[in-house]
Formats: sequence, C-alpha cells, structure tokens
Amino acid sequence: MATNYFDRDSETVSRADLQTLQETRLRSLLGRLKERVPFYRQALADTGVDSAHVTLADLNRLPFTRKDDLRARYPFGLLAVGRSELARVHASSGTTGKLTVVGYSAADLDLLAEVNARCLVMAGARPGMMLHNAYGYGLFTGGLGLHAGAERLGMTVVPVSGGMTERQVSLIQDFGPDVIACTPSFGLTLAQALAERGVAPDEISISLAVVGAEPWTESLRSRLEAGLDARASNIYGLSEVIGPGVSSECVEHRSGSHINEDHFLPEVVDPQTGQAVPEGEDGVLVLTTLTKEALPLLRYWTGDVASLTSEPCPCGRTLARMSLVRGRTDDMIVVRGTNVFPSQVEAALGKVAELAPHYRLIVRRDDTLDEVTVAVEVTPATETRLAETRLAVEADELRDAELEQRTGRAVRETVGCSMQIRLVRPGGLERSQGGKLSRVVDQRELS
Ligand code: DLL
Repeated sequence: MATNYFDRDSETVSRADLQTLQETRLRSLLGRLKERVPFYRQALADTGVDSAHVTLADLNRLPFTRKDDLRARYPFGLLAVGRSELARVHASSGTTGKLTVVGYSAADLDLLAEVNARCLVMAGARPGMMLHNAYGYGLFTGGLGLHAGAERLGMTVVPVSGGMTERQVSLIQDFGPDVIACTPSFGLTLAQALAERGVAPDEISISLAVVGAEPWTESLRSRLEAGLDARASNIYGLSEVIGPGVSSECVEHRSGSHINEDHFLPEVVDPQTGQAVPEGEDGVLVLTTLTKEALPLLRYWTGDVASLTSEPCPCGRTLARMSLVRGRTDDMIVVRGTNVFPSQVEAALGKVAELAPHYRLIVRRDDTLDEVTVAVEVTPATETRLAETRLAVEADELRDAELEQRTGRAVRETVGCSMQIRLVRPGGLERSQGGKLSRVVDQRELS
C-alpha cells in the first residue's frame, strides 16, 4: 500500500479510464438486473434502452429506484441472487413502516471491507493503528462495516459499539486508541463526558475521527475537534448502497468526500424534475451500485441533498467529491414559504456557546401558519448555571429568557424565519438506533 492510498490505481485513475470502466460495469449491471430481478426486467423493458450499448449519457433514461420499491418487496424481493448465496443481511430502521433489508453475497462483504479500508486511509488511518469503533454493531451497517475495513487495512479494532458512554471513556483512557469512528453526536457526548471527568482533550491518545451516519456541519466539526483534540473527517454511506464507505473526505483537504466511483456511480438531480443539476449545485444524490451482487440498485434515490465536483483534488485522488450532506429532502421543511434545512438551524445554534448541537425541530400548524419550535439541549455547564440561579423549571425543560431570545435571534438571522426556542437538559432529546437523532418531527399532518 502506498502511504496515502489504500488502492492507488483505483483512487487516482484518469477520468477517461474511469468512465470506460463505469460504462462497462453499467452494461453488465443492466444485463444482470434484466436477467435476475423481475422488478427491473419490467422497469427496463419500459425504457427501451439497449443495455449492451448503454453509455453514461443514457443514464437519465433509466428508472430511479426508491426506498418504497424496497419496502414494497420486503424483505427479499429485489435480490439478484438466491437466498442461499446471501452471506449476511443488514437492515436499516426507518422512523415509520418496515425495515429496509439489504443482503450481501460474499463478494459484497469483500467490497464493504475494501471501500471502508479506502475511507479509513483517506481519513488518515494506517496499518497498526488502533481503532475505537463506536458505531453500533448489529443490523446497522456502521459497526461491522468500519470493523471490516479496519481489519482489511491491518488496524487493531476495539469493537465497542454504541452507548455506555462512561465505559467508553474508560476504554479510551486505558487502551489509548489512535482513531475513533462514531456519529458526530456521540463524539460530542464522549467529549463532554471526558470534560466532566476533568480529562483535557490533549490527554487522550485519539488524533483522528471518522465521523458520519448523520448530517453534520462545519461548526459541529470545530466543536468535535476541540473536544477530542482530533482531526475529524466525514464518512458517508447508506445501507441500501453498501453501508459506510460510499465516500469519505481526505484528511489533507477535507473539501468534499471522495466517492468510490468505480463501485458507486453518483448523480445529483433536481428533487422535483429528476433532471441532472450542474456540478456544484445542490440536489438529491442518486447512486447506482456498479458491482454489487446480491442487491444491485439502479439510480437509487438517496433523499440526501448534496452537490458534486469532479475538479482535481490536491490529494491526488481523481474520484469526484460530494459536499457535506445538507439534509434530506424529507427533512426539508417549508416554513411560511421559506425552505429550511435542519443544518441551517444547526449552524445558527453553533453560534451560541451555551448550547450543545443536539436539537430537534418540531413543526406544527397553528391555524394556517407553520410554527417551528427548536428543542435544543444546553451544555452541562449551562445546566449547572441555570440550576444555581434557580431558573430551571419543569421536568426536562429549562428556562432562561435571555438565552432563548439570543438563540431565537441567531436562528432568525441565519435561517430567515423565526422559530420558538425550547431549552432542554443535556441528554434530554431521545436518540434512536445507532445513536442517531432524528432532526424533524412534523406534526402538521396530525393536527
Ligand atoms: O448510516 C451508514 C453509515 C454508517 C455511514 C457509518 C457512515 C458511517 P443508514 O443507517 O442506512 O446507513 O443511513 C443512511 O444516513 O442516507 C444519510 O441520510 C445519513 N448519513 C450517512 N452518512 C452521513 C454523513 C448509514 N456522513 C443515511 N453525513 C443516509 C450526513 C449521513 N448524513
């Protein structure tokens, strides 16, 4: 392995060679889909596209696949291999409805390890380093995905999984890992727990963090890096497409996450029209799995909003880069005519030192007007201060009129519309599977 790459040839391939490879793989994918998956046989027949000669220019004539297509064929209806060829099954829990089930052949598991090894190297990890892996193990792909990548790379893995913050703090102090893999919100929880124990960030051994599985922002990155004294790089992925390992930032530049494009073909499209948007513009990320065997997906509509660039990166990788995910189309809320992404609110909250970046937007319709409440956790220090000044009231809610007003102002200035602020104790907002915090609760349909 060259120092900076896990697979130099694939990661620095010329754009022309990459395109040829992608087209060859796309043709083979369409052939397999037609042969093995009735859903795609039907959908592709309707397009009239000649699979054997398809080029990237034909992509927009091919059908999208959506989460509902998977759900409607729950659990195994879109598999392209027999059940006996499945080496593993993972699943992702939606907030509503059935699980989305994903199957892996032995070759798919090999790919999961390969792309995660690439991402770990991009994030600065090297063979022989120790990884504290705090992504959840189980049906969630994060734990086992990073685990496989780290083993492939030749790291020492500590398979801690999520939760049990106190225990994790002790393990970090005792084992001295070099790298941590975790969600941004759990990373901050750990940083807080360390601070509460009186451990200074530079007293812990961690120097790199591999952070993803939920949207985060530059302001959150600054807090996380200060709290852990580590350099944090983004890792992105989704169960349907592979799990973690679709893309990752290179630790040197961290200006966009390099997509493993030889395996996952990216497009960014307008959420309304489905047409490609120009490079650099935001739209919905759509991914085609070029090499997966068990659950190959054509033009999978991720629902994640991001932009793409294929400008060369100083790290030497030619793989296109995607921006940090701004949010999900289904998380975008229209408040009195303004489009709002939770990440914009997060950026505003980041300007208020007394607040932790754990928040949730609750949307209600009051008569005909949309009202948004931002429930946001305060830092432990703020909670202590409020308790001392007896401003704290009621179960999980805290009151501080000055802080609420200042936060409301920051939100209005950044987002362009006003929202009510509700202060919550540290840890007061409920986390779901994998430590993820759902950012939007839309109660409009219910009221
Ligand atoms: O979250 C896979 C993963 C595990 C990625 C560990 C990175 C690290 P799912 O549970 O299927 O898979 O959730 C996928 O999470 O569509 C995004 O909305 C969100 N997501 C994942 N990574 C990021 C990220 C895993 N880096 C969904 N930034 C995706 C923003 C992310 N959102």
